Amino acid sequence: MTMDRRTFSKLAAMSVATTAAARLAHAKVPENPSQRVDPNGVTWAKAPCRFCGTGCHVQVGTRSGKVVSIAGDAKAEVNRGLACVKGYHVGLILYGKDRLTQPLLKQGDRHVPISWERAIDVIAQRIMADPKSFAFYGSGQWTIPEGYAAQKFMKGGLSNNHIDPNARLCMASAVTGFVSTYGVDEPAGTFTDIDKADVVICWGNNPAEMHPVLFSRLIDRRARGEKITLIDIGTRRTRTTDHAQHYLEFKPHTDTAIVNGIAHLLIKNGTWDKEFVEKFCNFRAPSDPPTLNGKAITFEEYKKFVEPYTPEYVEELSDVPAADIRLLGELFGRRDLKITSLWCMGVNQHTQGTAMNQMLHGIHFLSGHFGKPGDSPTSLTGQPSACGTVREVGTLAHALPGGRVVADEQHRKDAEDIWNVKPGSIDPKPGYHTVLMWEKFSTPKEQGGDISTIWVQVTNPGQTLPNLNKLFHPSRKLKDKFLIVSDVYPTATTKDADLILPSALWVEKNGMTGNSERRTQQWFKMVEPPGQARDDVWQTLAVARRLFDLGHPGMKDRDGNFIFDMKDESGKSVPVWDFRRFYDVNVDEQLFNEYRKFTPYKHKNLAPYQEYVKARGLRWPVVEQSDGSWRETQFRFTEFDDPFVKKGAGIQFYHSVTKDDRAQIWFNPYMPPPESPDADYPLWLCTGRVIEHWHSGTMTMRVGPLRRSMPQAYVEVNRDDAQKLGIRDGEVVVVESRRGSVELPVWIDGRGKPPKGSVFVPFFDERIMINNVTLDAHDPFSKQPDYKKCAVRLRRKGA
Ligand SMILES: Nc1nc2c(c(=O)[nH]1)N[C@H]1C(S)=C(S)[C@@H](COP(=O)(O)OP(=O)(O)OC[C@H]3O[C@@H](n4cnc5c(=O)[nH]c(N)nc54)[C@H](O)[C@@H]3O)O[C@H]1N2
Ligand SMILES: Nc1nc2c(c(=O)[nH]1)N[C@H]1C(S)=C(S)[C@@H](COP(=O)(O)OP(=O)(O)OC[C@H]3O[C@@H](n4cnc5c(=O)[nH]c(N)nc54)[C@H](O)[C@@H]3O)O[C@H]1N2
Ligand code: SF4
Ligand SMILES: [Mo]
Repeated sequence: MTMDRRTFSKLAAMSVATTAAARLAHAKVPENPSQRVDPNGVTWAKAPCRFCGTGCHVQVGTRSGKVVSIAGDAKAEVNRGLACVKGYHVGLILYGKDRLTQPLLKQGDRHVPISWERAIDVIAQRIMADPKSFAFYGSGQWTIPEGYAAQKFMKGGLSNNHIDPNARLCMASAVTGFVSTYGVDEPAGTFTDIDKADVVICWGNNPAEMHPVLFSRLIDRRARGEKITLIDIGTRRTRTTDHAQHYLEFKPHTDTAIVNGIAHLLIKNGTWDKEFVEKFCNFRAPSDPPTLNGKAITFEEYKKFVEPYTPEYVEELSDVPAADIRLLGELFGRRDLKITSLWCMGVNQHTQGTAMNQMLHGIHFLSGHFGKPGDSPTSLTGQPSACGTVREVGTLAHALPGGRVVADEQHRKDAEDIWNVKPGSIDPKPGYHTVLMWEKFSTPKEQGGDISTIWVQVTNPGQTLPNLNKLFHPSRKLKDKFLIVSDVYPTATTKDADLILPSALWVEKNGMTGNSERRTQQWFKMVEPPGQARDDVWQTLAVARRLFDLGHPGMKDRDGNFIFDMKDESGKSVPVWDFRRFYDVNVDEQLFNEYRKFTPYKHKNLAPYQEYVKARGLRWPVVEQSDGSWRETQFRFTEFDDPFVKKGAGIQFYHSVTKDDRAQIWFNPYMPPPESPDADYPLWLCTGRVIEHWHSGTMTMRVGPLRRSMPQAYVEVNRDDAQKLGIRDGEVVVVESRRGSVELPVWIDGRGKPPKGSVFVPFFDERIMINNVTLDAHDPFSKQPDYKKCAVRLRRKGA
């Protein structure tokens, strides 16, 4: 404790007073054992940053019920005291002038304030009237307890699997890649690999802007005299390229050819790791008809498949010089170097996204660059809890918690037992994935559009779904479609929503998230939400309780109790659906400790909630030691670190799809993209992000310093193309595809530099809806759409 006794008593008295006042309208701010008060009366406590999958921790300073200061957290292993420009400004996201503060119901053309009582009732009545046409659209920005509650409510309570998150647009191909390669989801390694690697390869991602602190952690090694080679393989120059020794620019979608080119060279040069492959790997290829697990092939067949991918042929397909393909082949062939691959949306948002993920793991296996610190295929996640909430809690339409799936009878039984719901409650048929859910919502009922109500939490589909003219806008013109949105600010989605629910944001509530390296994090509520804004998890529980009161049978467990019964220390049920009582118990702790029971099955073991209160996150599997302490795991499947690997095995893929402890090395052929430039639409369009803004910009565009440094979207155009079209820098142009168009200013030689024949547009600006232009073609297995390439044309406005 750093504060003296007098300060403590004064603050304690103040906090009692504020809590008592708040109690009238709010649930209370819980006690926080990790907090300290400084001499200026600022209370400091830990929380993970609200934004990206790097998962930095910040110290949050509060005074008089407001967040007043943010500092990097020196105790956090991820960021060691650093934060990026978004992290340092994260406190300001709470204080935009137009926070949503009351429930609003659409009446005619207007949104009118209503009570929470009424809002909860409206949702419950919609569900009671037609339970099967209800869907929940969630998020990788849901906290773990929020996602878990929604998951149990839908699949256990309503027997309805139409729940899917925005992470379908983000991580789904990584999941199918992992599952078909290792038999279990999520990376083997951690960020520690980035500290140890000699060579780091970025496969079409831009960590200098999207995982900035992780990127500095890598680049700062140079300042300490360490030698690291950074190779950037991308479709445009970015800030990441500035730090790379090698930049390999490829034609969009031809990354599959590049990986096959590396495999070709490893085999041809005899530099593949025979021992590793013979001991730990099998080979696989696509089957006909296509299935996620494809078919087994022999090494000889694999060899034949990669045979045609000579450096010259790869150059022909990809435009990457044959010499550069040879460079990659040589690097992978060297056992004295440690190689870590990083990838994110360029690989995942790809109609061969599953294939690309499989192949990146495969190239590391084939070359033996696996299972040693620094030798790792590391798939990065974007959202703060895409891993923790979506992948681990399993909020995808086909999944159940802890790596289970609805289609498996035993998995359903496990979940029904843990939830104590009636046997047979869980529907064996997967629900609609994101693209299909919104397609059904945008289609009239008579034409098969059998989703009539969607509840959206912590995501902004009216801006971020692909091909909005097909997937989102039509629904807003159909009378019987009802859109419910829980958000913190007015957005493109709330604009035409039927019911808007104001939500508590970040440290206005308790939370837990899981970052890219399997690190589960925890924080406590520190300040009150504004007006009547309330926790998302409360909203879900309140609707569930209303359904219970209305007699919905699914809301009762086997003993007749409410499925979200929360007990206090004396064992008495607490009516947490009454918001004034919501923080009488720690709902997060109760939900998390229940969810924990799901996790040992796939060796994703989590520690009890209280362990996360003490730590700056712990990387699963977290296993209890004989002295009662809890130990995290950095390198899965390796004997030296993973507690579940058999002694003497060295490496063991203990969830192998072939049940022989081996991982799969996949061959997949290069295939053309879903749409390519042609005479009418001669340019490639790539879309993505910038460092200052978070996705649809709802939070960061309300933070002055961030908005001012990047005030609006633009189209990056290559100088030669601009000259050819007679377009000047800053001039407003129309970018149009077969699906729609936007108008925006041109930026030549801007931050990112697209090669000739291609343009780039960021999607943070709600005034410039680039997703009216993008297409909804998606990977056949992951159902993740490709936002990274489609065909467009450019013309001067008015021309
Ligand atoms: N500042 C900031 N940081 C963020 C976010 C944010 O909104 N703002 N969002 C977070 C989230 S959720 C995510 S998912 C990540 C995204 O992080 P990234 O994937 O790093 O970023 P994007 O801008 O989406 O991706 C753009 C890149 O896609 C590559 N690309 C285009 N076509 C292809 C192709 O055919 N193959 C391959 N391999 N690459 C291609 C291009 O090289 C381009 O530079 O960022 C996270 N971090
Ligand atoms: N063109 C294009 N489109 C893309 C992509 C791309 O690369 N290109 N990438 C895709 C990817 S990878 C992703 S992850 C998605 C992201 O897409 P979205 O998830 O739709 O984008 P966000 O802006 O993060 O939306 C989060 C919303 O939640 C609100 N919010 C914040 N905190 C809370 C809270 O605690 N409770 C509630 N209820 N609401 C809250 C915010 O105000 C915001 O409106 O975009 C996808 N769309
Ligand atoms: S790198 Fe990501 S998690 Fe870290 S401070 Fe920046 S936005 Fe937050
Ligand atoms: Mo994402």
